[in-house]
Amino acid sequence: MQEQGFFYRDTWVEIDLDCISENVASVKKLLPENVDIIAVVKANGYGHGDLKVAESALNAGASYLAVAFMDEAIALRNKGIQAPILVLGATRPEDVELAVKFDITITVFQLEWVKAAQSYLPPDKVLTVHIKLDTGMGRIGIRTKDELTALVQSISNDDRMAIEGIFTHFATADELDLQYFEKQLDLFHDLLSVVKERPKYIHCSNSAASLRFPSTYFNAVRLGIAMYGLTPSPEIEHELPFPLKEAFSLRSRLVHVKKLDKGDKVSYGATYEAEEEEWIGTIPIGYADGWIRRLQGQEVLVEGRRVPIVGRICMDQCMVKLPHFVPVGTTVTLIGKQSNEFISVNEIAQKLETINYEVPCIISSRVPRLYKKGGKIVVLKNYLLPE
Ligand code: PMH
Repeated sequence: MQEQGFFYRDTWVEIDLDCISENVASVKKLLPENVDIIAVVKANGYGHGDLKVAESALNAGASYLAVAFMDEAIALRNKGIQAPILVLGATRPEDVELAVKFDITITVFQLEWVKAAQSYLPPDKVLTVHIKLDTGMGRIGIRTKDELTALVQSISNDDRMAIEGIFTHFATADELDLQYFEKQLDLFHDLLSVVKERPKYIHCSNSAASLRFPSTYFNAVRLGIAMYGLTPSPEIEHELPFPLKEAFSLRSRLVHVKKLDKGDKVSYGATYEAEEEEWIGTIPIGYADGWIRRLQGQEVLVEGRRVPIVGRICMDQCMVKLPHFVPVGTTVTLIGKQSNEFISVNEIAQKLETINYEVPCIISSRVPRLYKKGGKIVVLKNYLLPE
């Protein structure tokens, strides 16, 4: 049986909370004083862990949190988070009671939704909403002035709902070509012009816009990827106003080390063959952990040196080619720093032909998340690293 407070496998994610705090503090310094930071902690804090990221962001200057779904907001409330939380995605009309109960702000973008939700709203309570405008993302949101006017009217006529914010989302704020971004920003201004009473929060900036375009600040920004220390896109790396500190590391340990003879094979399909006498190590991470088969050939760090993954990646294990005998128990860094070497999240994203956002998100919940503060692993209720 798994005892609470321990995990029993030699693979873990390490999140450096000081990096999260520093990234948030750096953005805070960049923004005028009246601009709030909404820390985007959806998808378990982009795979970093929702609670610890939320706490670090709030301590470093964020004042609001955002998630994708009601479930994620309730999870944060149940873990003791009291800061305001905005659900960015669609919420079902029948769940507005829950939103009121847990004091969760929800996103509204359809007149029919308001009518449907009204039959579920409890009396003498107020549901706080932000209105989402679709200025070109084509995902969710109000697209015309007429629809917006009708929606504002309908919400304002019901004392059980209050409009606290209006927002939109950019599709191309991380690109060098600014034409589409500028079109979206213009449309946002144009749509806002029909809103007579400005709500408390007007927001449209994601990380890329927050780092690049002060004209998008209004009075709040929604900070996601940059908070985790990752660049919104490689194209704008050279434009960053300060260095971002990458918080995510992935580590494992050698659980088996053996000498193969020339011609011996490794893993499913027996596709890898030793060309000479070779030292092969096994690490307990595989595709069920999100370390997917496409990562065959990717390098990992052992004793501060790059060594390749050889043979096919299995569900729970994979093999690496070592330059010489290395003892069982030696730490293997799959993402992060080891001595003077570094494997970045971007390097893994490149190997997978995807974006850096996806990498920490796909490292599955089977891999425990540990937290570092002041260079030391924080001892948490949920996990301790067994010695
Ligand atoms: N606001 C909304 C509505 C979002 O969907 C996201 C990210 C953010 C803010 C934060 O963006 P940033 O991480 O670039 O700062 N959403 C997503 C998404 O849906 N797919 O990738 C990122």
